Amino acid sequence: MEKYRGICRAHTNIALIKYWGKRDDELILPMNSNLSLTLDRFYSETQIRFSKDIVEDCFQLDGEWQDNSEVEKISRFVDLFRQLAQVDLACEVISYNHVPTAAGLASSASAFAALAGACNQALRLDLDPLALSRLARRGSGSATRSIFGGFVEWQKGSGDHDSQAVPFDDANWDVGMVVLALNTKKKAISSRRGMKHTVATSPFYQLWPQVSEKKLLEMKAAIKARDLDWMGETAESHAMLMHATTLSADPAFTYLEAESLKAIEAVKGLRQQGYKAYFTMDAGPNVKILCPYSQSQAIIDALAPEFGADRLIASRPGPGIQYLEA
Ligand code: 2P0
Repeated sequence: MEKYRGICRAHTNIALIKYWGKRDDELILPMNSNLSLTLDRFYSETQIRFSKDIVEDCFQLDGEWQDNSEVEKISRFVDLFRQLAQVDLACEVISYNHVPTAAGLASSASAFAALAGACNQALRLDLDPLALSRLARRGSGSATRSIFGGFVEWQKGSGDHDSQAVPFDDANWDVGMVVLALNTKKKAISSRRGMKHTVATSPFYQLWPQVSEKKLLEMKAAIKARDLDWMGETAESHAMLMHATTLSADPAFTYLEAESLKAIEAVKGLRQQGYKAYFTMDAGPNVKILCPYSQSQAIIDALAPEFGADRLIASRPGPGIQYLEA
């Protein structure tokens, strides 16, 4: 292996108990502990190379060189690793998102987790996964969780040293998700801006940390019991609590679109037909359906006439980060 080179793959994740709001913007410390499922179908692959032959940091994403503002985000993140390794070399980052455009999933979780892994390998830091999770957090909150596979809890911790993800359950049972991509355009209000505005202005937000901790306990009990109905009811409730905080912000805003509401009704309709199908939604209009993986194709078939088969993608649980070069 060339010196100072690393390649890593990380999968995206979908929260069942949401991260919504920071108590420290710089360190990205969350207001509440949260929990997600890593997905097999969607991932980022990132390679990094440090060399004295590289004049300045550069970053290519999906075959396109990125502009200064994108490079700056990467540089700031890589600086954390350069400091640890006491290395002062410029880097070249080349990354591919293996997320079908039609999926409309944000990629910052898998992107920063993969970059953290690539830096760890390239600079021979030998960081353990918990330490890596804490560093991934500094790039994007949701990246904290993408270091691990299966069901993952991001413990809010008391500070930088212990706000990290831990594996909760390997999800090696009949569970999965169907992503229903309703609108794949870049969102008008980023999650970073949306959560900040919500924390600052929603009078309901003060209830969020406490209610979320209670829902998290329920979710963990439901996962341990492998009780998909209980998990699904808890996930739906917590997703709607999050969306209620944006609707009560001032000025109010919402990520829900008309088709999102139709999809929610369709998911409830599936349950009446006997499927174990439950929705969750993030900072965008797309709907993710928690279900037994064995039912995912039947769920896609049932929703395809209304929403289109090309907008429905099923995934099994996915693994944690993978180093792609020895
Ligand atoms: C989550 N989201 O738990 C929540 C639910 C969106 C809604 O994590 O500012 O891109 O980079 O820490 O991680 C998306 O927020 O935000 C997110 P930053 P991030 O998945």
